[in-house]
Amino acid sequence: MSGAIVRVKGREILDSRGYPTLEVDVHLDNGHWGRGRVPSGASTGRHEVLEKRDGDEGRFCGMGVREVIGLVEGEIAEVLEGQRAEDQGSVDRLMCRLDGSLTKSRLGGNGILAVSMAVSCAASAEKGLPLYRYLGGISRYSLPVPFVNVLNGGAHADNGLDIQEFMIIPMKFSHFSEALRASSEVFMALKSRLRGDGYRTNVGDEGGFAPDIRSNREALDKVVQSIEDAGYRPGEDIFLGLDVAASEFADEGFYHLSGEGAKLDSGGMVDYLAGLVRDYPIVSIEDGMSEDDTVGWKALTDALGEEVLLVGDDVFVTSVERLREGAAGGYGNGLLVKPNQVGTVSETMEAVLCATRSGYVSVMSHRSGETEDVSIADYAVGLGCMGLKAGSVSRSERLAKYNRVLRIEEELGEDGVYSGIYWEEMRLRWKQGR
Ligand code: 2PG
Ligand code: MG
Repeated sequence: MSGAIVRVKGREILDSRGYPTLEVDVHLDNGHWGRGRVPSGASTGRHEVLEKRDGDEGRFCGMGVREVIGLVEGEIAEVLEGQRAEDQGSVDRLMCRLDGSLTKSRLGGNGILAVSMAVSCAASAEKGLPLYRYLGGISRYSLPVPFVNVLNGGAHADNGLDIQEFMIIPMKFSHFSEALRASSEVFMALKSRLRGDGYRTNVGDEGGFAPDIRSNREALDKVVQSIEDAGYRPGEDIFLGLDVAASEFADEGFYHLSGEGAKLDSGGMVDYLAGLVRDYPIVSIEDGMSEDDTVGWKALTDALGEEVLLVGDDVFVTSVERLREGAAGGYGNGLLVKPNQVGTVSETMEAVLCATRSGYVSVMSHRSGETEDVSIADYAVGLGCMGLKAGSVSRSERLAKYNRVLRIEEELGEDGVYSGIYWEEMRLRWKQGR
């Protein structure tokens, strides 16, 4: 049997916010099959591929994906029939050509990605290999550093915090499992501290607490204190990361920090972030500047790029073209990798490769609306990403990804190396201008 695709079946399932999304099963002629499920963002970048929705207000407030499923089971299934699942690149190219648009707007980036993910899972099943090993080949693997989002703000919570994500980054540990244990202990300590200070401990979309704190500095203080409460040393073994998601509060050249009562121009925003880096053990800032403020991005990189990981999410949208512009323009030193921003597995892989070649650090990422799919954990290991951002250590759609890495770590034994141990080498590279 050849491993050719014989059947593509789609269905509407619900994501972690209760909105419909796609699940697709791809069956091969030898009985093997694979499944793909697509997540969905809330703070989406303007340059992402299109997430196609039915727009029928009578169902799921217009968020249904029945039309995309029709296209997946119709046009896409037809063109893929007989293609071998192991030819991931050509399968993905066929779908892109069939779509014919730059933003995958005709067939929907969500439909194309669900099929692409299912194809890679079918091929790995056919080879009898776990997905990370199918993608990564025979090598010594690195296990990603978890970027654990313990406090939620911005578009992911109903509080007044402007910054979307306050993450802990347990860098200085020898194993992923130890780093995850530390994250959980800090999370528990943070819960007690918030309670003790009279705050609610409800969680936001990504499982981090969403207390009614308005000041970014107060939020950072709480996280630093909870690291200490849990018996760890902030800035020595556990560091901090932010996803500012600045595009969300940028308007007409200004950054409106409502929680701080401040309206900053681009230079003011750089100074504001530099002040936070000076006062807190922050080693990573994602989307510190908005998606189209490339001048601001360059200024931020000039100011902090030798010391701090400056991760581009909305600005790069996992696109090789946009990342190349960043590398040529000298802005950012990290890439947030979200498969559904670009729409296929092979384009995701290409973006990681381009990042590595350009001296950028890759961080594989979930979306705020997730499913129980764990493929991103396998992608993070298989593609050698330094980090994995999969939310907090609560809500099972987040933990499913971290737990998957625990199993991979166990399976790899001595063939697995925790990425945190390479942090100083990465920094040195930035200092030397890559
Ligand atoms: C982000 C993501 C994931 P969303 O901004 O990095 O945390 O959020 O999926 O809402 O875009
Ligand atoms: Mg982001």
